Amino acid sequence: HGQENESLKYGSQYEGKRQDEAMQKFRENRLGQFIHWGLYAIPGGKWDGKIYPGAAEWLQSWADVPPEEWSKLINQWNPDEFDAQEWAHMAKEAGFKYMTVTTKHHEGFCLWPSEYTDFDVASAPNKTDIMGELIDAYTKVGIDVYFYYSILDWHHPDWRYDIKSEEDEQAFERYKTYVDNQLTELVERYPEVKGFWFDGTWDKSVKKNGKWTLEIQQMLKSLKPGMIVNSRLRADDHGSRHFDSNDKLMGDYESGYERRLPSFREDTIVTTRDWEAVMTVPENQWGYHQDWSVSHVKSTNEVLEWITHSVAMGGNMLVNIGPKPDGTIRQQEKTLMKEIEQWMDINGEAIYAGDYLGWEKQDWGYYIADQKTNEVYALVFNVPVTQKITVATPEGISIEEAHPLKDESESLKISEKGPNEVFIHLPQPMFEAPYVIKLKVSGKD
Ligand code: FHN
Repeated sequence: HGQENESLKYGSQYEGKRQDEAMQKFRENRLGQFIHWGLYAIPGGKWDGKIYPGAAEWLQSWADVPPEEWSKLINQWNPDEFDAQEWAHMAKEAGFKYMTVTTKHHEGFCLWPSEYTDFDVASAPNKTDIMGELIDAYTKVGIDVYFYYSILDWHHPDWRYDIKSEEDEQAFERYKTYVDNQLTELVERYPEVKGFWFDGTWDKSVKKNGKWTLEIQQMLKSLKPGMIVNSRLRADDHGSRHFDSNDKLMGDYESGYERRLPSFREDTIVTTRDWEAVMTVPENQWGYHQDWSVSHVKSTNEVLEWITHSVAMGGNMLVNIGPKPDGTIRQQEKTLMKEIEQWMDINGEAIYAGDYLGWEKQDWGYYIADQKTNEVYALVFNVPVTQKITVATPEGISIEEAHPLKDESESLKISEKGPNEVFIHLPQPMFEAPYVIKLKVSGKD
């Protein structure tokens, strides 16, 4: 691309970060819960007696199950133990400020009673309106709810991967109407919804319909002012995704970081925009998989590091759970949430409304700046054998005091290391969890 911006009809709609209240809330939430739930929870990664190590919500594809056969799982949809209030309570305790849940994943099954299909909870043995119960329960405890919606649909006969013929064109037009209707239905049925998280938008059919992706975004915002839509929905005039052909972000925040995080060395550009990363607890399982021994399962401290890394670069993090077919949450995930809760109870103030600080990154961990209070936190993950961490400050800024969040009445010793560089002395013994220090800084802003 040259210097001149090309004029695009369906590219980015505004520059810079949205500053309205809804977006500020999103930005301050920082920590969210992702929920992947659907029929795929029933086989849980196992088909015809064989365990597939790939993502459980993709089993239909790994095991080559024809949609007609996969759809029969609807007869086994029986989440009799589902208790939305219990889920919401757990999420609240763990410190999640928002939650994003699959209304419909690639398999096409709808977790709300939809007027536009029979492949929904209303046609299953257990007819509970999952979306309705979740949005009520979570909203009641003060957690914002966002809807995940897969554009890719393995069930709908009119879905196309590409548009190659007149017939494809007509089918896809019908599919677009189906999606528009369902999205309108979701907002009208559940007006509390704060935003949409689109997925399954990478195929040529969608890339050739950049105009439609913009229309969806506009439609949602006109249905509900303040609505927040992720960049993954969008394609521009030439099929460029997330970022338009002029390299401008489309959608309200960047949603490209999935099971990976931006690097402090190469990707600090992310700190200039809103973004959100999403992570799985096992290597790559979003939906319920009955055998987690298929891959590494992250420890709580690893999950906390993912969260911290995101916030330290000015982003949000969604930590995923994949509930069981009966509606309960697996023990490992419950334990994880409990342990996140214990850490957040003490250290949450460093996470909420946290932001990029811009000081030189140190190997011991991460700095987080508070968007509102101007506080600075040092989150220690790697303890040096010297039991001291280096804090190098920009010119004119000095560290006056250091207090562990665990007990702010305690002070940690600070000693000079060199010009604009101090040591903060860590207490013995070693920590079991990431150790957070609040720094009293002078000269900043
Ligand atoms: O294919 C999906 C996958 O199953 C999961 O939903 C993730 C969540 O970000 N998104 C897609 C892969 O990028």
